[in-house]
Amino acid sequence: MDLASFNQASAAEAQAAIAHCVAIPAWQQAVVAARPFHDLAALHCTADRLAQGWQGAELEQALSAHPRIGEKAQGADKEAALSRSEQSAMQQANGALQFAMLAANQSYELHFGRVFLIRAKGRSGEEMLAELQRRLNNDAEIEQQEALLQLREITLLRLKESIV
Ligand code: 2AL
Repeated sequence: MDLASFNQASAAEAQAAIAHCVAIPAWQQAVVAARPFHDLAALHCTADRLAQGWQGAELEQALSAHPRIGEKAQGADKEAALSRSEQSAMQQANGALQFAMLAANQSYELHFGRVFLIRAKGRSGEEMLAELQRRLNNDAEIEQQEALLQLREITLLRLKESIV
């Protein structure tokens, strides 16, 4: 959808156009309520500012839409398609790397009680595995901040593809 259409759409249509960016309805509604946007930079700036307040509850809410790294998203919906394209580096990863990622994901989930989240676009499988192993050493509070930063990056990237 282009920015002019996003500005003019009904609230429901505008929310539907950005719903797959992140599964946090309060953020979707706040972005829609902040229309109209003068330009894309203003949209991105506001969208990111509205994501700055996210905490643990929002992280839990959002994770439902982010399959594990290396686990191919199922389904034909827009979110699954985005996730597959973001994680395309993992589809090409060799068996050893895929296995190491599976094992590291399990360690992470045992340790932190939620799925490991990282902005996958622009990162190789090796880079994501190294990040996972580094972040396993974080304490819980620092790790939550790192995961929230990754969530904001994924959300902004998806927004930039959704509203043009
Ligand atoms: C994902 C995903 O689906 N896309 C992305 O950038 N990261 N998942 C994840 N667990 O980090």
